[in-house]
Amino acid sequence: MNADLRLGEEVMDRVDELARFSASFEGLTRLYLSPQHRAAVDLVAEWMTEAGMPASVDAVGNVVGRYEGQEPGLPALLLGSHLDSVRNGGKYDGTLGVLAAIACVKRLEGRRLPFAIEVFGFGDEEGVRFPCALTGSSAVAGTLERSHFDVSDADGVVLSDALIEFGGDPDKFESVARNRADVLGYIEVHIEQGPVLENEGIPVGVVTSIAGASRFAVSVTGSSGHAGTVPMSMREDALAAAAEVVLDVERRCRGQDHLVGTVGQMNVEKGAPNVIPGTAHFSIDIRSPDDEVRKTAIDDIGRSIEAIGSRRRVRFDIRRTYEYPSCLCSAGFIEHLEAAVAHFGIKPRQISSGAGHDAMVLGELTRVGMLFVRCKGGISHAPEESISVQDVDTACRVLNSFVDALATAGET
Ligand code: HGY
Ligand code: MN
Ligand code: MN
Repeated sequence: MNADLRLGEEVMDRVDELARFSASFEGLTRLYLSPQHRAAVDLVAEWMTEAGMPASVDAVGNVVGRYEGQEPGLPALLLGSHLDSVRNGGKYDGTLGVLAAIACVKRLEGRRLPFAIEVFGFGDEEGVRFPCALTGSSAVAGTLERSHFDVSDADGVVLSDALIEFGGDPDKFESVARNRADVLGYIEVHIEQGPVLENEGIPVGVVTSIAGASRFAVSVTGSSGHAGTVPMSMREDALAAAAEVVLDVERRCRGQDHLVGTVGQMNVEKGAPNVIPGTAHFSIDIRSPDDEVRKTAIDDIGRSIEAIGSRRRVRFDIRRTYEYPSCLCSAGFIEHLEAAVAHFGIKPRQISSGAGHDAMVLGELTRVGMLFVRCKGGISHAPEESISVQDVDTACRVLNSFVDALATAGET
């Protein structure tokens, strides 16, 4: 591998610079349309401009740079990833892909290709602040409805108001959508967020597919009451009902391969040690590479929730907050990415993604490809998320080689 790690070093330095924009000291917390997101967008826009791309922030809060091809207005290869994070997450998830894309344009040093390149720092892949997700990439893919912006965060801030305050415009979200004819494809560099590459001693992997996912916000309404006086047989305990659902999601998903289910958020309204919980809220996240497996599991869990509700005399309100079908990466892009990996003497390794990505949304607009980067212990969505400068350098070189091969092949 290259002794010269300058590409990787600059990207890693910039990850650290961006990691300063966090609402938490432990790990990275950079939520959509937050002050930390704004600071990151402004710095990334500077780096895009310095790399030769006029940069702007679009109506939904994505930061976008465009590098023209051999003549103005050519179809563009889209590159990038997201700048938002989960709470107390890692600093590479998303950010790595944005910075690798900028580095890919910067090293061209004015050399023009037979296509343009557009680099995106998407604003809301994680969907942690508002009960929705993938806002930025969905707007680019043209799959959003105006009602998407009517949701509120836990503090009651409406997404459309937060977007206006950020400098965006929810009434102009359609202006962000790209036409299929103007786009060559989308490539995203991203940490693997799993242990496969590390276990096999491989620095990068070529993604073949991205698991489909369904996410729900669930409210349980029972009856609150005095913890000391209401007999157990007369209780309509919202939290106990929620807990039964949590274990049911785990049981159902444990019972089948290629299926995962998670309840990652839960809270009790007006909770107190001496009060029977009257209302509880929780999330459900179900994923599978096979859409039928995911949908059958959701139907089964729905029936089980109904039975729990009637037995416990509580009411469940279930709202789907997002759903994306599994996405197959372009066979052509897989081939080109494998050739680029092999070019550096690395045995190409195909890998499927259990995590969701902006690429699965862009897959509704154009052909997509992803390059995974090995991460330590497979850990992600945690402060311990860690990658090496060597692997980042390799990933940048593979991306550059992919883009150059696409230009040589005249694929437009
Ligand atoms: O949830 C996911 O898979 C992604 O990290 N947003
Ligand atoms: Mn993530
Ligand atoms: Mn991510």
